Amino acid sequence: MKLKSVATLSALSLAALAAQATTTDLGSLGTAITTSGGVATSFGSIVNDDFTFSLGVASTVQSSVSTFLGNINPSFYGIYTAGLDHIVGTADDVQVVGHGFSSGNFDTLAAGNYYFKVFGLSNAALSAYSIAASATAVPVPEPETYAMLGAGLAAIGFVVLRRRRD
Ligand SMILES: [Ca+2]
Repeated sequence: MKLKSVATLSALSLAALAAQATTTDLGSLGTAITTSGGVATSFGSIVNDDFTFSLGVASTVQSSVSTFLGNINPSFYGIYTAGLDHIVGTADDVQVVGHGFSSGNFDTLAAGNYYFKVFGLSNAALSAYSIAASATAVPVPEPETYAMLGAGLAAIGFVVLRRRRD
C-alpha cells in the first residue's frame, strides 16, 4: 500500500514537470530559426514555453507559430521584454506585442533582449507546435538626415512666404 502511494506520487511529480514552462534560447535572431516545443501528452495539458532572443540593433522580427499533431487551443503567443530585473518570467515582464497562432507577423523592435511566450491548452492527447522566427535589421536615420530634412523644409517655407508677399 505504501509502495503504491510512492509510485502514484512519482507519477504526479512527472506530470507536474511535463506541465512546467520551458525556456529555449534562440540566440541573436538574424537568420531564420525554426524550433518546436510544447508536446502535450494528454487532453487539457498546459503549454507555456518561452523562447529568448536578442537584437543587437533595431530590427523587424518576422515570426509565426503553427500547430501540428493535434491542436493547441485556446492559443496565444506574444513578444515580451524581461523588464527591469532582466529575468524572464517575473512580474515586471512587459508584453510588447501579442498574436494568435498565425504566420507572417512583422514587428519592429528596438535593440534589446526579448522572448516569445507561447501559451495554450491542448485539446488532443498529442498536440505540438512549431515556432519560426527571423530578424532583419532596420536602418535608423542618422542625425545628418534629420538636419537635411529640416533645411529642406525651411527652404520651402521661405519660398512660400516670398510668393505670398509677391
Ligand atoms: Ca522580469
